[in-house]
This record gives sequence, C-alpha cells and structure tokens, in this order.
Amino acid sequence: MSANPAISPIQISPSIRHNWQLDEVQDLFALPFSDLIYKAQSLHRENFDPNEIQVSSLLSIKTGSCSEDCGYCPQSARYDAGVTFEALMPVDAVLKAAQKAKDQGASRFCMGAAWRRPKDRDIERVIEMVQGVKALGLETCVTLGMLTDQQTLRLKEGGLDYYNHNLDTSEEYYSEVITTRTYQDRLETLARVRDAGINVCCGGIIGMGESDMDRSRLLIELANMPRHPESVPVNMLVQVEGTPLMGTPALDPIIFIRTIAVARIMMPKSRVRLSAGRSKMSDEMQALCFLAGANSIFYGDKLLTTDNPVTNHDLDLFDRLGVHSGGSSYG
Ligand code: SAM
Ligand code: DTB
Ligand code: SF4
Repeated sequence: MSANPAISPIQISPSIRHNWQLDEVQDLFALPFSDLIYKAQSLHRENFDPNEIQVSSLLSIKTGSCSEDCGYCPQSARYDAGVTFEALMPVDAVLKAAQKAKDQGASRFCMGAAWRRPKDRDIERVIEMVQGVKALGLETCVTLGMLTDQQTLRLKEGGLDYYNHNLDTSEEYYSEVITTRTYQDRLETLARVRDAGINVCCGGIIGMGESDMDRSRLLIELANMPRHPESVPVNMLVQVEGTPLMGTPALDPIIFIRTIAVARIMMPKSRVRLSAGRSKMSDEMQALCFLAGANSIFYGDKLLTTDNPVTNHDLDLFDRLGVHSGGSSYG
C-alpha cells in the first residue's frame, strides 16, 4: 500500500508515483538521449497502443480583450498582437464547427475562452455548447480560466468531460510570465475540477526562457498531484509579435523532446499532448516526440488564434508514420 493516503487506489501501480524528487527528475533529463527515449518508449508501450494518437480540435469561443497579462498570450488586452475581440459565440455556430471537426476525424472538441474567470451566465451558455457537442458523439473539453466551486459543479452536472487549466511553468518562474493571478489560484481551480469528478487537462509551455530546473519543477508539480492529469498538454511557445515573450531565444528542439520523454516516464498513463508549436516543428521532430511518448495532438488548421499544421499535412504524416487516430484519455 502507498504511504500517502491521498493517492486513490486506482493509481497504485509500480509505475505510478506521486513523490518525484528534483534530483531524480534532473537525472532523467541528463540521460543519454537514446537511453531516455528507450525508457519512455518502453513505458509508453506498457500503457498504450504505441501506434495510436488521440486527436482533439480547438475552437476559440470567446476571443481577445482578456484582462490577464500572460506574457505569451496574443489574447491579452494589454498587448497589441492583432487579435480582434469576439464575444462569446452563439451555440449553433459552435456546433457547426464541432461537426466539421468530427468530420475531419477529431475525437475531442476543446472550447477555449479568453477570460480571467467566466460569469455565471456564461457558464450556462457553455453548458449548452457542451451538451450539443456531446450529442454529436465527441468528447468535450473547455478552458475558461478560474472557476468557483458552484461553476465547477454546474459544468460537471452539464456533462463536461475535461477541463483544461495549465500551470504553464514552475512556481519559481511563474511570476516572470504572469502577474495578474497566482500559481496558487491555478492549483485551487485544478483541485476544484478534480474534486468535482471532471477529468483534468493540465500542462505547460516550454521555451519561455525557463531553466532546466523550471521544466523539472513543472513536471514534478503535475506528477505529484494526488492524481495525474488525464491529459498533459506540452506546448512549445508560439511567439507572437506584440507579446512580451516575442524574441525569446529559441529552445533547442532536443530539450523539448526530452521534456516529452520525461513527462511520459513520470505520468505513464496520461495522454501527453504535443500541443501548440507544431507549425514550427519538422515532421522528423514530431516523429521523435511521438517516439518519446506523445500520443495526442491538436488537429485542425487553427489553434485558438494562431496557425496549426493543415489537416492534410497531419493525415499525410500519420500515414507516413503508420499511426492511426483514436483512443480516449487514460492508458
Ligand atoms: N483564458 C483561459 C486561461 O488562461 O486559463 C483559457 C485559454 S488560454 C489561451 C489556454 C492556454 O493556452 C494557456 O494556459 C497557455 O498554456 C496556452 N497558450 C496561450 N498562448 C500560447 C502561446 N503563445 N504559445 C503556447 N501556448 C499558449
Ligand atoms: C493548451 O494547452 N494549448 C491550447 C489549449 N490548451 C487551449 C492553446 C494553445 C494556444 C496557442 C496560441 C493561440 O493560438 O492563441
Ligand atoms: Fe487571458 Fe488565458 Fe491568454 Fe492569459 S492565457 S491572457 S488568461 S486568454
């Protein structure tokens, strides 16, 4: 039995741990590349079909004019990144986009809103969207910012499958990137989502000028939660003109791939999503990310406001790699 009473029984398995220490995570990052990838791929194969990738499509349901100051984000009202404000979309327009995503092969539809936190009346409209999207046969995910207990319960009652709320980086580096809400605020929203019984989608952004130690600490924060997030999006910073993080020195792609591998080792049953930033990655780099244990992508020509690889290119890449889409969250 685990010594930690907070760990739920379904997580007790030799490979599922919630007590990662900084030195051992840094040792993983420092392994020779082949040894690291072999370890990650071995665990991946124990827990998943190695040739299957889950595909999610994104839609921005409320765009721009956000009050927060996240230094990477083109949707903050504080920066001039050329994003035009769009109010919360009507439900029928969302359902049309969801049907298109389904026709193109997505299994999950993620709706993102540029809010610090939603208003109660917004939640009711989002629930109508969730119910409509579920009726099309898609899994649902929303990302709306911070939530109250009441709002979280309403989303659960409304049938929401996943809530995305990222930690983005380590607690130590966080204030270099965001000042308008705290790390603790994020952890509290994540705990509400978990307690309400909604699946957790939580990850971060790599390439914001953080150190090796920050990347290790972010992964420790995620893996040492009482339950691992079911989905772990690993975004590579999309540098957008007008945002404070534009011009951040480019990250060595090998470090990004290592981050995916370490995430796979630390959270062996979670879907690790190769998320934003794929437009700037070669096919070969994406193939290495899949080999390192990534088994989910955002699919569709657009992320929220920035470009994603076109669907035909992704289908061609899947074909060349012999991978197929499918599967749900947990291994
Ligand atoms: N406003 C809500 C919030 O911040 O929680 C939801 C939407 S927000 C755009 C969702 C996530 O997108 C952020 O937490 C961040 O991790 C990611 N993101 C935003 N801009 C990005 C960028 N330029 N590059 C990579 N990831 C980005
Ligand atoms: C996540 O981790 N990445 C997605 C999703 N969750 C909401 C968002 C990426 C946004 C990239 C910048 C943009 O397109 O605005
Ligand atoms: Fe707003 Fe979310 Fe962008 Fe931060 S990441 S500025 S909260 S939309």
